[in-house]
Order: sequence, then C-alpha cells, then structure tokens
Amino acid sequence: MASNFKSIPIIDISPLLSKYDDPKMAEDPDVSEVVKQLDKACKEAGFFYVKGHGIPDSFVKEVRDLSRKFFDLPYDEKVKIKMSAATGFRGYQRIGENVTKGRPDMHEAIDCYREFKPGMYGALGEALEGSNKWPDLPSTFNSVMEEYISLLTDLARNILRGLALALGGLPDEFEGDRAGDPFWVMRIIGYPGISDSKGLEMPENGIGCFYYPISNKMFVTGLLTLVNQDEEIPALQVRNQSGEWIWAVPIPGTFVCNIGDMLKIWSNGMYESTLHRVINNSPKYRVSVAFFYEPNFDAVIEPLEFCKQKVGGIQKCERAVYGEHLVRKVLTNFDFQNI
Ligand SMILES: O=C(O)CCC(=O)C(=O)O
Repeated sequence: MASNFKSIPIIDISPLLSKYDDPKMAEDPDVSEVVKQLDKACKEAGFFYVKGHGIPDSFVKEVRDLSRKFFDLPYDEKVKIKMSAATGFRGYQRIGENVTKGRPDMHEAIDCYREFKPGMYGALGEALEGSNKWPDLPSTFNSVMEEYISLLTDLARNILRGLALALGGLPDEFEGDRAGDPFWVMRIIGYPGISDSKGLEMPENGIGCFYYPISNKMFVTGLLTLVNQDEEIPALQVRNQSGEWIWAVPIPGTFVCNIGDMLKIWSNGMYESTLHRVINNSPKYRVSVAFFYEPNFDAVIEPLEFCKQKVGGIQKCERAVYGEHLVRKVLTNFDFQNI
C-alpha cells in the first residue's frame, strides 16, 4: 500500500549498472545505497524516476519525436497498421478504442509485444500471435523502435537485479523461468490536448483527460514499467494513500518507473502497484512511450520463498500464470465497435 508520499523519488542507478555483472555486486556500498533507495521507493510510492541509466537523451528524444510524427499523420495513413484481433492486438488504435471501466480512453496508440513462433504458447498464446505492425512513415520508425526495445530490455533487466536485492534475494532472482525471456510490451501513446480532439468527441466528464486506474489497465500487469514522457507537459499523476494525486512531472534525462502486479505477487505483497492516471489538460498534444518489462509468458508467479519467510511463512498473494492474466486483460481492453 502506497504511503502518503508527496513526491516521487529520483534514483541514480549508475552504480547498479556499472556492477551489473559483478558477482559481488551486493557487497558494493554504492550498489547497496541504490538498493536501499529502490526498496524505499517501492514500499512508499510504487513509483520512482531513474537517472544515470546510460541511454543517451538524444536517442530517448528521437523515440518521442518519431512517435509524434507518426501521430501527426492523417488518419488514413495511421490506420494502415490498424490493430485488431486478427493482428494479435498489435498495431494502431485510434482514440476511444482502448476502454477503461466502460469509458473510452482519450489516447491513440501503437501497441507492440514480444514476437514469438505461432503455437509456442499453445491455445493460450493464440490471441497474441502475430508480427508487430510498424508504419512505413516515418521511415526510420521501425529500426529506431527495435533498437529502443533492445536497450530498454537490458535496462529493465538491470533495474530488476537491484529490485531482487532490495527484496532480499539474489541479483538473478528474476532470470530463467521467471523473467529471463521477458514478454515485453510497448505502447507508443499520443494524448490530444484539450483543444485538439482530432475530430472526435471528448468523453462526457473528462475534458481532454482520461482516467485509468492501474488495477484496470491491461499493460500494468507485470514487473516494471519505464515511461519516456513528453518533457513539456506534466500529465502523469500517481495516487498516494490518502487519495491525493501527486504529479510525476517530466524530469529531463530520466525514465519514470513503476512496479507491476506480478511483482506484488512475487514479493508476497511487500511491493504493490500504485494507482495512476494521465490527464492532459494542456492545449498541446502529448506523447509518451511506455515500455513494460514483463515475466515470461508461461511463468507461474507465486510468492518467493524468502519473501514469505519475512512474514512467518504466510502466503499473502494468490498464484497466477502471467500469460493467462495478460490475455484476459487484452481481450477485455478494446472496443473495436467504436471504429
Ligand atoms: O503516458 C504516461 O505517462 C503513462 C503511460 C502508462 O503508464 C501506461 O500506459 O500504463
């Protein structure tokens, strides 16, 4: 449960990255300091910024710039990579197709998932079978995004090594059968400003805004999310224990990270995901790129033994199979009738 935090901590993770393959990383005082901060942030807010992550700001910005260029294209161009059940829920969705608690969300997006061989996950994986749908324009979109995914996968894996230590485990606790083959998800998202509905009506009680409680949002189901947010527009808010919405203001050179529901189970409830929402009350169009580092598709998630031992061996969270959880969310997340 989040505390009454008033701001979101900023953690310099560079010591963690420089020692990531050192078998004695846990004993390094600088790594220990990062681990302490990660633990505090996960217990108190479920959210933190990371700086010192090693990915050049110019590249992070290029990813946002290309996203903005794509969303600026006419609808006829964007819809060429339209998402549907037949594309394995990969591709472009227009404003209003993504639904939270029956209400259309005020964003458009391209969704992509880790690709896998058809049949690899049996009947359960069928819903997500398909190749990612990259647009022809801007022409470098595909190559830049593929490189970004590769960098973010490594970065998230290294942050998780720190989180594993923070929980009291070994650095590679989330490797192998757990999340060694992460079923990553990436959402490239555009939020119209208040005067920019792109010809679509705003929902009744949300001028230029959309709300999405984490518990109801499909992609916030896994381990760790890294958000590359527009540097100009504060829009992401995180709810503290007393219900106040705390701004996750854009901080250049950082990613905003939050922990997911599968980490709650693995940590036996020590860490918990936190409600958040995005409200773009500015007249400007906002872009963000959210990368979700997830468990292996077929991972069975149950509280880690050492996390159970901390509370007298009591199991506080129910087991889940990640792929089942994800597919259930995907299948209830879209309203294609809106198209
Ligand atoms: O756009 C953002 O700032 C946050 C996106 C996000 O966290 C999500 O889609 O779950």
